[in-house]
Amino acid sequence: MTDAVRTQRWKSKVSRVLASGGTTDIHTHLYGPRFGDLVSWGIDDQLTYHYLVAESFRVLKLSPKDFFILPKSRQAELVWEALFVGQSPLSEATIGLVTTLNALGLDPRKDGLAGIRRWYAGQKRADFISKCLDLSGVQSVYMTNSPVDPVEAACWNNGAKGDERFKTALRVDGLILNWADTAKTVANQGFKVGKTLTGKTIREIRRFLDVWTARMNPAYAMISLPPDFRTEDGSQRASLFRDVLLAHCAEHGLPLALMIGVKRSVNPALGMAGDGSGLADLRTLEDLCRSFPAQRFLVTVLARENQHELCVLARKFGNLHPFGCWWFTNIPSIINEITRMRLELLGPTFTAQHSDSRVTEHLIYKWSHTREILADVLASHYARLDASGWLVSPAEIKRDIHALTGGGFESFVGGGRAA
Ligand code: HDL
Ligand code: ZN
Repeated sequence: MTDAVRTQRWKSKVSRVLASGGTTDIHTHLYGPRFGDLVSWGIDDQLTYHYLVAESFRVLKLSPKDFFILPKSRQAELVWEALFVGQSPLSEATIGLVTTLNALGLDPRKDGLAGIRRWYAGQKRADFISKCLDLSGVQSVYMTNSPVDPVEAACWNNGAKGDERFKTALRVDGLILNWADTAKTVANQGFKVGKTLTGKTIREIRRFLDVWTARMNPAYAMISLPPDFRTEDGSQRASLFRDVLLAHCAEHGLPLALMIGVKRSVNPALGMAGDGSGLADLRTLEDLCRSFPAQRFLVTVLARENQHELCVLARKFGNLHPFGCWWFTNIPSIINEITRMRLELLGPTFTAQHSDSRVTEHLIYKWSHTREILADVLASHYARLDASGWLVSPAEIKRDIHALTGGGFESFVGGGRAA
């Protein structure tokens, strides 16, 4: 039997298991039905996704300022014209929209934007969320829950019913990285804090985190970090990271997700589409894993060039769990490279992907594209085992895939909680 035939046979076995779903999506910006208008869905939300907006500015003759003052529906039409009519949708985010529309039973070339909008007019939000979860094979979605977001805080204060499928993650970027801009919001919630980090303010920020941890019951806390983040550089963010965030996680036994390497507002004119990527100094991560062996760190890095070092660090520290192909690395060529590297260095002891979905429908294409690559990577590894006489059983394939698509994460964090 040729290697190609052997690998193809393994690929169909792996694809069948992957298609049976049961995936846990450990980081998204989605919300469950209880969060009302925070739920993003529909064709205009998909077309104005910041990935597509950024790509549109490479074609549009309009300035970002003139674009962003337009109503969302007009912005969506401009993106559609720029990326789907005026040129072929060849980028990952544009092909992704085509994958999604096809999965929903639409034919974008025939229906056109008007036809797609007519179809969406007949959809109901709660049913549509369930449809997207079913089509994507995702059984649990971790949200990004920010206690300093006034709209989200109001949803929690209104105490609407939770949804088992949507789990919580406590996001603390604003609190730790931009305290000067966040202090007022925390004070407005009744905590005795000021912009200066006095002992009293530190204690009150800790109490703020205690209150919101009790309310949200998060599976983990999460923060994104710039490439040059240090924990000992005398900055306000460094002391808040150490004396508030790490202390809070240790007291509550909360795993901490670090997303390292983002350069915020590289081009401020593009708004949310203006963030970039930078090569991170992972010595900070190495020091954290060594100095806090009881702290569990979920880590993803944004620069392609940091991926190998992250794998080597994961070989040194069992309290480091690599996850996902984040943002600018969430493209087939790099997902392939990262996943092979991780399997070769770590075996199935990492979480292969998170979708980072912002619009509910993103679940469909992001997981469909990732499953295609995961099937290729696993099939080639099983084919190599097969060639050496080690035939993995269907149950073992299921076990390995479960570990890579949420099972490993759940045992690392100790099981998510419903919001
Ligand atoms: O900081 C993050 O969680 C990033 O994922 C950003 O939200 C980014 O805008 C994004 O959506 N990436 O996929
Ligand atoms: Zn994100």
